[in-house]
Amino acid sequence: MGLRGSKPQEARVLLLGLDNAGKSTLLYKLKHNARVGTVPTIGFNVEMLETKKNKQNVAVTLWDVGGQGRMREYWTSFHEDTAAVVFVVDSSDKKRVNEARRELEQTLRSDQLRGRPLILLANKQDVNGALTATELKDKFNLNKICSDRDWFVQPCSASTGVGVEEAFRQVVHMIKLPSDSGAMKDNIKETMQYLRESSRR
Ligand SMILES: Nc1nc2c(ncn2[C@@H]2O[C@H](COP(=O)(O)OP(=O)(O)OP(=O)(O)O)[C@@H](O)[C@H]2O)c(=O)[nH]1
Ligand SMILES: [Mg+2]
Repeated sequence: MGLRGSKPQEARVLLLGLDNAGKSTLLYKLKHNARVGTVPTIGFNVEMLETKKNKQNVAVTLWDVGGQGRMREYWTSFHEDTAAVVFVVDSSDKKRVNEARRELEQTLRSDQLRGRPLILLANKQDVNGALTATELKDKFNLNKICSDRDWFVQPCSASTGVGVEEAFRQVVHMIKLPSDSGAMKDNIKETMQYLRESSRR
């Protein structure tokens, strides 16, 4: 008797956030469970992780895009087909929280990301005095800016690895695969909401 393999479902996850937030550190911690010395990303890094969701194999591609000012204008070119946005924040950098919030708000306005779940990573929790997940949730006003999508805030430290696996599990839990029952219904709901809003403008 032969063996039958089923093609894994694919999900594309976008890692965004200001420069120095810890996106690349997180990517390599997840991929290799290693603390890798990073340099600021010019362009992007991409890695694939295999996992399971509802007993199905899922190939998650993680796109880590550089967060320096001049890189941010390219973020939109990565929006298409994104299943979830992971926005990484340096919780110890209080001076740049507002800048990070503005970039997140701008990102969430994208039509291509409509209804996609947001996972906000309160990174660098190992640093003394870092803002907590609750403080970041309030500073980012997530209840308001994410009224039309699912969201979750995960505290973590990409360099020590604390909270990193939990973050990935949460991402997988929140993404909708084309085969998920209800995904089609949700797409229709989102489209109807969009049409309603456009007709009001
Ligand atoms: N203490 C601490 N340092 C971290 C953590 N995560 C990342 N770093 C450090 O923060 C710096 C920036 O990390 P990167 O992963 O390169 O940041 P990035 O978000 O990819 O930055 P860009 O590529 O410029 O967008 C590095 O020195 C990391 O070692 C963390 O959880 N705790
Ligand atoms: Mg980087």
